[in-house]
This record gives sequence, C-alpha cells and structure tokens, in this order.
Amino acid sequence: GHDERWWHRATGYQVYPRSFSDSDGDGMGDIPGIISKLGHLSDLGVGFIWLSPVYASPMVDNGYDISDYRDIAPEFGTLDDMDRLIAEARKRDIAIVMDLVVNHSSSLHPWFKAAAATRDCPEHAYYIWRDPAPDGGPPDDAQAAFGGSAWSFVPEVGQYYFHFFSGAQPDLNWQNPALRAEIYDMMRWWLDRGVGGFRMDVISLIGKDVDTRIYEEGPYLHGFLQEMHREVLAGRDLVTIGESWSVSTETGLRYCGRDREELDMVFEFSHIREGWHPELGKFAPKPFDLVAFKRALFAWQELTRDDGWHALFLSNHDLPRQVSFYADDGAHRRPAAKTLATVLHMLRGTPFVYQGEEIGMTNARFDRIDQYRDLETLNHFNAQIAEGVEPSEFLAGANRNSRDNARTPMQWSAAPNGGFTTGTPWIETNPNYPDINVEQDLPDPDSIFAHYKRLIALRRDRDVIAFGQTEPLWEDDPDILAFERRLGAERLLVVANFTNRDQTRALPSHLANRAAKGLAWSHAPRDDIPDRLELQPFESLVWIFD
Ligand code: ISL
Repeated sequence: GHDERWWHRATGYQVYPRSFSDSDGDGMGDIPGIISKLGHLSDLGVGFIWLSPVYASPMVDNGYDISDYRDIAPEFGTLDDMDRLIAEARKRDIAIVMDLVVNHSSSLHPWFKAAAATRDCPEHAYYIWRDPAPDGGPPDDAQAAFGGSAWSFVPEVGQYYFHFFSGAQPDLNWQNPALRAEIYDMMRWWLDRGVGGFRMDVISLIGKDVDTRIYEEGPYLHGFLQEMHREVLAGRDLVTIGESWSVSTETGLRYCGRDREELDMVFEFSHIREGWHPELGKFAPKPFDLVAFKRALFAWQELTRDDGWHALFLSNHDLPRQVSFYADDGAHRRPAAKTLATVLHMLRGTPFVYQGEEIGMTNARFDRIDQYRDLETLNHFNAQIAEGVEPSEFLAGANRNSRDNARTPMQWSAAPNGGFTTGTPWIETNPNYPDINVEQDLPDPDSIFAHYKRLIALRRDRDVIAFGQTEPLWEDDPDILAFERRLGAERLLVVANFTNRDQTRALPSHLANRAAKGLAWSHAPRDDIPDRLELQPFESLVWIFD
C-alpha cells in the first residue's frame, strides 16, 4: 500500500521545444508555439508536460548547456511567455515539469567565465579543476561522452576542468556547498513561479569522485539528493523524475524507495540498452531481442511491486522513434504504434509520451551526414571515419540510433514542413509528413491518437491499471509480450504480437471460462475471450476479467 499521489494516475508528455511548434517563422519551436498546442495535449489527457530545456543557452547541446538558469533563451521566448505557459497549462490541469540540468552548466555561464579567468574567486570552486600531468597533458585519460578527452586546459588558470559531456558543458562541483546552495535557491525560484516538478538530467553523475574515476552513482550521490529533498522538495506537491544511465535493479530503490526522501521515480535505460551492441555501442546497433526486452521491463515491475515507483517510456529526444526501433514503421506502422502504446501504458508506473509518438512518427532516415545536427552524432561520425569506418556503415547505425531521429519537427498537418513552421526548420522535416500528421490522424476514430487517449483515460479510471501488480506471462516467448495485472479479484490481460506474422497462443488455463470484456485493441474490438488467441501482425488486445 502507499499514499496515492496525483502522478500515480497521470501520464506525462515530453515537449522538445525546438521541434514542437514555431509561432514566429524562425524555424525554431518556441513557448508561444507550445501554448498554441495546449488544446492538443489536453485533448490527449496528459497530466503534466516534461519540458526539455528552454533556459538561456548557446545551444551547443540544444539547451542541455545552460548559461542562465533564471532566464529563457530568446529563440524560445521570454520569462513572461514561460509564466503564461505555466498558467495556461494549469487551467487545463496540466503541470509543467522543468528539465533540471545541474550536472554541468554551459561554459558561457557567468560562473564558468569567472572560474576560468582566475583561481581567486569563489566560482572557481564551482567546477572541477586538476593540475596537468607531469608531461603537461590531462590528469588522466577519461573520455567524454561526446568524444575526446573529458579534460580541457585553460591557460589563464593553468589547470584542466572536467567535462563528462562536451567541453562546452563543464561539470559543476557538487562537493562545493555554496554551489549546492545556489542550485537549491534556483530550484525554489522556479517552484515559486508555479512549476510542478523536475526531470533531473543525468542526476546519477552529481556524486562523482574524479580522482577514483567513479562518475556514475558516486559516493556522494544520495547524500546530495537527500539534502536537495530537505532544502527544496519536502512539503511541496511535486513530481520528480531522475534520469540515470547507470541505475540498476540493485540500486533503483535508493532513489525512489518509500523511506529515502529523494525522488519519486527514475528514468532507467536497461530496456533501451538491450538494443545496442555491447562493445561498439549505439552506432552499431544489434537487432531487437524481445525476450531480453521483456526481462528488462519485468525486472523493474518486480522491483517496484511494493516500494518505489517506475517511470515508463520507450522514446525521448535522445532515442530513436519507437515504431522504427521496436516494431515496424512501414506497412504495419499503425498497429505497431498502438501495440507499443498498449504495452507501455498497461504497465504499472507513470507513462511518458514523447512528442509525435501519439501519431506514430518515424525515424528520420537521413542519407547524408550534413543533414544531422546532433553533436553526439557528428562527433562520433568524425571519430569513426578517422578510424576507417565506412560513412555508409556509420549512417546505417545513425539511421537506427542517432538522437536526431526523434528531433525532426512535429508533424501537425500536410502544410509545408508539416505545419511546424512557415520558415525553414532548423532540421529537416521528415518527408513522410503528408501521410503522417496530427490533422489527418485526429478525425479517424481508430487513429493512433484516439488509442493513446483511451489508454491515458483508462489509467485515470481503473485502479487495476494504476495500482495492480504485474504478473509476466510467457517470458521466454520470442514473439509475444503478455502480462496480467491483478488487484483484488480483478484481472487485466494484455497480449501483444511483436512480429509481422500471424500468431496463435492458448489462453492461460487459469483465465479460461471467465467472463471478460475488451478494453483496448489495435485492430478490431473483441469482447469475447476465445480459448485460442489468434493475433494478426502487431496486434494487441487488453481484456478485463471481473
Ligand atoms: O543518449 C545518450 C547515450 O549515448 C547520450 O547521448 C545522452 O547524453 C544521455 O542519454 C544523457 O542525456 C541527457 O544529458 C545530456 C543531453 O545531451 C541529453 O539530451 C540529455 O537527455 C547532457 O546534458
């Protein structure tokens, strides 16, 4: 048992502002654009928006490099626009969850400019500096996530600073109490403006110890999160979601366990990593393996059975489009989109919809490197080409896994550039926008959008969906994903065909001869429950037994 909170039944929606809706024709989405689309989100039924960063930024990493935590990037609007967004969303019962990027700042943040000018200022200690190695080189050979050394030299101070990501993203020194106080103060400032919580970017990096080269889930992490809870979060009605690439089922409850007083839930990536090559990483993807995927999903359902809570997602701005990655973005795109939604939204946890997912948007399919904008993709391209990888081979990997797959403009209509902008978009629109867009999807009662809307409403209305226990079925089946949810005597059965072939399975015997009612379906409604389940390609069905 647990105390019910509003976000237990709510669905989140991620807006990636530069690609959502452009109100002024500069080719870049903006806050007035988001406000103009709140009707779409309220129709969908979402409870909160996770807004990717809109703060002042040189945009080296599309806003994940913040130069002023208390101001808005001019291309996105003004603080007044932001206040209006918070108020307009609230009128529709939608909370705004800000992206909190405090593992690092931008190198153009005034703190870093001061820190890099002289050692004799308090801000110097806001960052992580080490003396050069005896040969003048970096202190060690740590590599940055976006390529190259994780250390950059600043001649003015004669030291190297540490950056887990690019050199334009110096890591903040969380061991400095004055820096932590600045961050907590900034968080309270946003909460006082009315935001409903935070999604915390790469939060498991803040407790790092560079000298022992422990970066993820370092020795200071949970002490800092507990301090942040005491200083900022306690006593407020918020939702907090930490992002972590290292959290495992061993460590998950340290973040969100009942007695921890840290976060409400974490975004974890074990189910995503199942699709990457174990040594070569994301640009050399391996084929999707349903059994491994199920193992990852169900392990987290099991972990959060009685304690903690889970954040459910298949896509975001760093990941490929889910229909393209997990299922089929060609002939079976529509049922595949619905089936992925069904599986995720019928699990226990808080589901997240990434913009465009609700109409089944697909990967970008760029065939030239100059169509890409993402620094991670471009840096890895340069590094791998230098090592002799064929450009065409790299592009095949990028077509599958580059972050830009999810960053092409939202497809609102069949108007030029999908109605996203009247100008030239900052990144090319997917050429399939005349067929895949909100305007054409919406009127159809069998649309992908209508399916999402139904699933989101079911979670609000049905206790078994919000709070039931998850019981996996057929865990070794390579083609079908199936599970039950149980609450008291209520049973929910979810069955999903992950192949492009017909499949037949026997109904589990303990469910035979019970009355059931269809709740959601990808193809046609089926009210009766047959003893043999016959599933078309990518078909999924949900039944409730009472
Ligand atoms: O996708 C990734 C794993 O290779 C990384 O690109 C990504 O950096 C990682 O998911 C962490 O992501 C978050 O922090 C980054 C930012 O670039 C991402 O957009 C953000 O979601 C640095 O702030």
